[in-house]
Amino acid sequence: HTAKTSFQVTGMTCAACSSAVERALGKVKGVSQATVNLPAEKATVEYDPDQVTVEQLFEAVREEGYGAAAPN
Ligand code: 9UX
Repeated sequence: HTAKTSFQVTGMTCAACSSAVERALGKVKGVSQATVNLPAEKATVEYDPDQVTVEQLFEAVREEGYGAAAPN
């Protein structure tokens, strides 16, 4: 099945940053859709929880050079 999660992404300063995060998340196996709202510093991801964990989504963002954390 598909689950949807939203979390905080920090360190983005321009639209190319948010595009890079979207691309990085979209490449993760099990992710079907990833959108990043730059002013809100928020990622929304549709994913298959049998294939990928939220922590792995955070790791993909961090490997791209940005910060990721659960929303406050
Ligand atoms: Mo442009 Mo966003 O170099 O870091 S991609 S500011």
